[in-house]
Amino acid sequence: MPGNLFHPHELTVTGPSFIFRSTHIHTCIHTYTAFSGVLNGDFVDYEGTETSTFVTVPEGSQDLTGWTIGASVRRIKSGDSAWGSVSSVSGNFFTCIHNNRAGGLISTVLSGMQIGSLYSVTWNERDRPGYQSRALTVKIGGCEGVDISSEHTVPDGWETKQATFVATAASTVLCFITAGGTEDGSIFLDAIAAQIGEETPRLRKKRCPQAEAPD
Ligand SMILES: [Ca+2]
Repeated sequence: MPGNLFHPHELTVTGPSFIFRSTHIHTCIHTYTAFSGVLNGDFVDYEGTETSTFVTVPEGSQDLTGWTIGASVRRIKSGDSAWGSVSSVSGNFFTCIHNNRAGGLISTVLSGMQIGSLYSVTWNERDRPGYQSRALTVKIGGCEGVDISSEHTVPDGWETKQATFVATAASTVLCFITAGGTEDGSIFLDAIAAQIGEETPRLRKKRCPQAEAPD
């Protein structure tokens, strides 16, 4: 009957034909799930109680909406003189992986992805004025996952960066991580976003048809 993915005729098929149909059904399920993007990628939303121009978000805190905190992080108001009078890129705040020499991370969940489709992540990065610079790595699949931007030293002023990946799961953890340094220093991050990219020609062949008549 129309709309029934498990049409009785299909269930009787064995061998390679059945394997093809199973893969096809799986792809179609994810076509209709909305991509989450990055929640609070401009760091404007804050659920804590501190009200100063910069606040400490400790490891394990849920105060920075949408983000998981590893090691010490600061949420800093644009132009705060205590942090080099750096202006934010978007909204009125940016975030800082601080923790001086020990390094740290922030991570968030991307969900609603279509397996096999291309996604891009954009972000803005820089160091803290007057302090040792830091190397940043961006990963998917968790903070011990796969590099989408290999370890690199962040610049002295804001730069917009982009990386792409092909989804291998409907959801994944996007992680920004630094190993720290030998002197005090920080990484500033802002305007983090993720978008659905264009599919490659090879993957485009697997897209679901508009309607599929039963055999
Ligand atoms: Ca911001």
